[in-house]
Amino acid sequence: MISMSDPKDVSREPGGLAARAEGVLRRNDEGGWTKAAPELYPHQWSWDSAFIAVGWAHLDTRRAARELETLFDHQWATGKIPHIVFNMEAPPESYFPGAEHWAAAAPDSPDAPPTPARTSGLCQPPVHAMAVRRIWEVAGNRGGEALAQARGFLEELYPKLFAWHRYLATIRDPEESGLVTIYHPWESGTDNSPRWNGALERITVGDLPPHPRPDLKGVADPSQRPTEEKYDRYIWLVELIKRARCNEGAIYESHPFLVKDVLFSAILVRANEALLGIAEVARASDEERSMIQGWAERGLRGLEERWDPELRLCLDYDLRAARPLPARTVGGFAPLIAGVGNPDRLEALLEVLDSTAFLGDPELRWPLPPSTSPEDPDFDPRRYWRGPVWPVFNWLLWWSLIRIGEPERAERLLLASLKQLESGGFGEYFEPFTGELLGSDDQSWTAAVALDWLESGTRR
Ligand code: 2M8
Repeated sequence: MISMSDPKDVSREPGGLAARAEGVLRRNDEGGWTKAAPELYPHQWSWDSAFIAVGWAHLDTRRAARELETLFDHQWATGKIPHIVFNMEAPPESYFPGAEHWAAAAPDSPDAPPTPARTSGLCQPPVHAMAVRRIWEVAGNRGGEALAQARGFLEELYPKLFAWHRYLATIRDPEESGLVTIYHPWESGTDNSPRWNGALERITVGDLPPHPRPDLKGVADPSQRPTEEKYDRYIWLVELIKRARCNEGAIYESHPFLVKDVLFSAILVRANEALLGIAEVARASDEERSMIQGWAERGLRGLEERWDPELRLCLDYDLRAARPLPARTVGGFAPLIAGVGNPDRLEALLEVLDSTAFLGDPELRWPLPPSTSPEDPDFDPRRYWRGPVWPVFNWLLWWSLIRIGEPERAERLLLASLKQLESGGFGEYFEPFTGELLGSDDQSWTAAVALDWLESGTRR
């Protein structure tokens, strides 16, 4: 029995959690797309948009579909979905690096979309097919016009999703390892994680003009954001990608940050599973379906290769240095996120998840995984991706726990997550021991996953 009133019950009251979550999405709604956060992130981010669409699905499936349509309107010729679609109305000084910074690279690239100056040249984890599948499920429960519209949406978006996944399985994996190569920590979505320490340390930053840090104004305390030294590296990597005019062959030849990201790759496995369901609705060819199946299987094999028997976690791999990148972070649970078939692997991962390194730490405010383990030397409970709890990661974990046949664990995660949001608000991230809201308040994807949890809870 839960000590406070069940958040699922309070959600239906006016002013309850669901109503507040809806308020966040509506306030951040720009009509057709949603700002990731009111001040700190005034643009459309790729994987945020996917989570946000999951939230919108419970309010309006058509609006949810629109969120992804606007993002996919900016797909590159290669199939890449850009990590940011810039809001041209946002003041240029509100985010760095903004549209004008990327513009020097993108219009030169033959692969860029017709509105090149509006996107970054990077990408982010492919949660999109999972979001589309959620929209389809919710519309299925509603039936009638919602279902008919959703069918049309799936048919329209399927070829774009297929091209996106093909891009990741080919251009981002020329080795056919099953693992996606990233060119920048921003592509991982877990930007400031110690996962990237080893690869970033090798990089020598060249001549750079001084760059602004508007992100520091968007938080209560700069210690919640990456250090200056990290930012110099981020901006230097952007500079190198711009100099290569976003040409992936050239990047692969010479870029100093070339890393196989296990969490990104695991999300791609899950997204391929979702894409297979979408392919069925869209009546895709058998050939395409077997390609998708093949990518998923290759992804699982690739993750198996990156298992570290000592840490009992999966590790990212630095292609340039030809060595794994040891760190105890939530990224290590990649095989669990992907749904790896090996029962020994799953058992080991669940043990690590329950251990004092993650959920079993007796000091935790809620039994929710810190993004970096408190037992990792680089743990920092307040700094972005170095220790705080991230609701969106918990949503991914919850989704996977259900699919690997661990419903009780999934339920515990859901309830603890809702309690965290009920008491802490819709933060970007949370201090694991106190539950204090950190980063941005009213973060859209946090509100979106709350809505999904609340709806899933009330449906059971
Ligand atoms: C954070 O990343 C951006 C750069 O993409 C930033 O710090 O400026 C990350 O948490 C990323 O995963 C997220 O998509 C983005 C917007 O919420 O913020």
